[in-house]
Amino acid sequence: MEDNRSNIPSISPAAIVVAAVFILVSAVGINWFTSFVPVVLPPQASAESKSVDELFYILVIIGGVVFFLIQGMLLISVIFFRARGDDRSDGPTYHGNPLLELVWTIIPSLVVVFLAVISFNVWSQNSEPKAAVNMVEGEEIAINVNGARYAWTHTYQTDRLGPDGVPIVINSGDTLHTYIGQNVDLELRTQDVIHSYWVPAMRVKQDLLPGNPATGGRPTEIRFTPVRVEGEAYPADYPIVCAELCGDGHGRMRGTVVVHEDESAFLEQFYEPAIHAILNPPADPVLRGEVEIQKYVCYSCHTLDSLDWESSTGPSLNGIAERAGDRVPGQSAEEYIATSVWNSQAFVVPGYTEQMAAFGPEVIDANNIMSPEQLYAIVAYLCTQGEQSDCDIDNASAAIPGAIKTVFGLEVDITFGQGDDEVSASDADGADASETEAGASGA
Ligand code: HEC
Ligand SMILES: [Cu+2]
Repeated sequence: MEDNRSNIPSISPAAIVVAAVFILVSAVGINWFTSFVPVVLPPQASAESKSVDELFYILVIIGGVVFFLIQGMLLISVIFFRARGDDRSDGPTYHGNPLLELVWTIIPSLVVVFLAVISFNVWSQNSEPKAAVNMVEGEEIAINVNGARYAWTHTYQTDRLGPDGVPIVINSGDTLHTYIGQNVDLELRTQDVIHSYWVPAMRVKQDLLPGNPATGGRPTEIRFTPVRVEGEAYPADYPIVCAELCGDGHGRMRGTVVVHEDESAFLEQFYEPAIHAILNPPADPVLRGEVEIQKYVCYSCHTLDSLDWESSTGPSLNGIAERAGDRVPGQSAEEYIATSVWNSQAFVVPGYTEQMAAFGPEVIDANNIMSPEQLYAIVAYLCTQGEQSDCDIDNASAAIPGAIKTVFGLEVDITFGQGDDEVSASDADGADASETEAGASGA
């Protein structure tokens, strides 16, 4: 074989000029590109976000250099080393170049190892367990997040005792309330498929893994500490997004992190009112139902204008009270609505599929547990959704418990929540019985 190494084309001065210009352009280009990063990224709302963003800068710069280098070499080669005229000969043949091979193996390896080390550092720093998490009034409390198609539910296991001696659980639906400086540590569980809890402003993201709900699922944890953002008005809202494609409603699976200015604002604007509302449920079952229905993920499947719900997985609940009486022959409106909530599959609305889970005191999933008293309130509320209600609204305190008794054979304690401002001993016992029952069957 002819040794044509001598045919190495000479590098023209023009190529050198182009290479110089290219290096200049890439330097300017990378600089220009990184200047966009702060504009594209959400505010740095957590203590963790700075190190994540620094890591991101490093990745962008290294990636940018590699990108411009390769594209530039390609461009230079295509222009300056192209075959000219009717030159059909082969280019020079090379048989290995150990130095070059070492260089292009060692440099990328070093870069990869460097990136792995700094990434691992950032990750382990940010996910490290902290002391004093979820501090509220000097005590650590547990905050749980439940992911279900297609909604987030946050629950605070407070250390305040209800009148029944059972610790109060606050359900804040799709909103997580926290305050600047609180070390947030959330336990995440999914009710169905894999979801991913992502709060871009906090630079944290964690998958939720399915597991057996009867044994408490397979919880994962996420940690972050909100910090003050310059120029932000408090309380500040930041979106929570599901980052794992989980079905056709995945895009709707969103929530909000509300960061209060300090612990006292958190207590005043969220925690205390929530506990007060639980200790003093409104006497009117309709008002109670309006509160209760928002503790469940109903909004992820139904449209209901009165509560700003928008979803078409299930039938719209607008005007449900006008249709409820005609759905199933022989069933009163109250009986139908109660059945639809606790045992939806008993009658499937034409045009829809059996997607709705069962709610009731016996269900396995802790988030779906609903006592007969809660069902009573929710039915009372749904009975008011419609101009001409099929329900016997004026007589709700007899008609709805009667319907629940007929369909499920369960007694409803209608004194529940009657002690408006002060919870009297007898009411407390009423609530006690039902809630412990519900809690026990979920455990
Ligand atoms: C996973 C989605 C989903 C969730 C969550 C859900 N539903 Fe449904 N719901 C449906 C679907 C689908 C139907 C229609 C099929 C059927 O009847 O089972 C339905 C039917 C109903 C009906 C009957 C509507 C009619 O027009 O007859 C009522 C009432 C109802 N749901 C109330 C609720 C309440 C209250 C909650 C929360 C406690 C809830 N749903 C949670 C999907 C859901
Ligand atoms: Cu999801």
